[in-house]
Amino acid sequence: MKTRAAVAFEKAQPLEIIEVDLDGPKAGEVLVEIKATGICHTDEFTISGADPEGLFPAIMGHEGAGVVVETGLGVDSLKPGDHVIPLYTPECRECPSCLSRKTNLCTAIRGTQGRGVMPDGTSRFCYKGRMIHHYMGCSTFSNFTVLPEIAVAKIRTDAPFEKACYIGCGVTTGVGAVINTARVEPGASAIVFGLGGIGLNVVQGLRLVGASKIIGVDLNDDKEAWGRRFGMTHFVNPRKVTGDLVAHLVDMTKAGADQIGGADYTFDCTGNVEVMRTALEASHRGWGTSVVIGVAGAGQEIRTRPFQLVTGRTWKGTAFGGARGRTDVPRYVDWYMDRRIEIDPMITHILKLEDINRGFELMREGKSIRSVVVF
Ligand code: NAD
Ligand code: AHE
Ligand code: ZN
Repeated sequence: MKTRAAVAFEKAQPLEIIEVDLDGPKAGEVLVEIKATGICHTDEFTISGADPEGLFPAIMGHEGAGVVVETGLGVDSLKPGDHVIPLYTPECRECPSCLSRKTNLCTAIRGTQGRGVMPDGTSRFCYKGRMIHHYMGCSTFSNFTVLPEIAVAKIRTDAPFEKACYIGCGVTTGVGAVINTARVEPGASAIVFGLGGIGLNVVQGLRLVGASKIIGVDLNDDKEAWGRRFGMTHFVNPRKVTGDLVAHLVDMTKAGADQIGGADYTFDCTGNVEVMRTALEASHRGWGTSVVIGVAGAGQEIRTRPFQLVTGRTWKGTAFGGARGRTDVPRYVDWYMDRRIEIDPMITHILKLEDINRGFELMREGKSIRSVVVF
């Protein structure tokens, strides 16, 4: 069949909106009509050429929602008409990682996913006879895509696609980082670095669990109002801090008789390795936990004095907020429909596929929280 898609032919170039060929689902796969897809900073990261796993040509996009159109042989958990969210972190429930109950990082198809192909080693997409890579196992910048059954979460049918798609990455990553990865307790203090599409979801996750002090840090002053809208209690623009940023943040979080300071939990939502260091060092001596969410380019490394860890801080990372997609994503959809979490105000722009490059510009200019392409 033919499908309209935004294709990245080369790094750091605008996406081209064209019609490509798409093969139907093989055994264990499903064909999904994507109704809406968000644009995440990770798409920009890969398109820019910074991603060591980046492959071209490829159809990016990993934050979608749609409807199952056709199922391949042996698929029994999904049927045509089901509303679904593609999962870049699948949940096979059989691999050692799934069975460990210690991680959401299913390993069943990670190898082929990283090589831009389906589990059988081939791509379903091509253009003028040339193979086009899948991306993060999802390729939601295509009106139709093929997904492994284990990489699809079935959701309720009354959730609007243009909002539910955000649960495919940003919402689940931010809220999940608080609930699953950091396991923040009521009354805790926290600092969120980067108040974009992920950071604001960390902020609303912190509000959900009852954190008492939620400090947002961003270079863009416009983000102060955004942060406060979702529960942030204090805002810091590092450019306006005279002196050391860590010392400033530690000072803001001083509590208790010893007045040591440092937040119980900190989160990097920027992908900047210097910010990651600041986040670790601004967490509390003895028990502070700092969670790395942002992804950093090839060759980038994090560093700190080992003393920071010797004195009781923990450095952690999270992918997809530690969520097990097929199990947890339908729950996040319920939370949205029950108004326990907010999505609508964060969808700042709705675009047509033809205008997808404008969505990337808005992100680079700091003018959007989430742009969503509706097919
Ligand atoms: P975004 O562009 O919407 O937001 C980034 C925010 O960080 C912006 O508000 C920007 O002003 C701010 N910022 C940039 N540099 C800063 C600095 N030095 N100090 C303070 N603030 C700064 O991006 P996003 O979609 O929210 O994604 C954030 C990061 O999370 C990206 O690196 C993305 O790739 C990553 N990500 C990771 C996961 C995961 O599973 N680990 C999931 C989704 C996104
Ligand atoms: N290809 C990158 C890795 C990027 C990365 O860490 N991706 C996250 C999801 S970001 C979603 O917006 C992830 O799921 N990581 C776990 C995994 O297995 O990739 C690189 O740096 O090589
Ligand atoms: Zn993402």
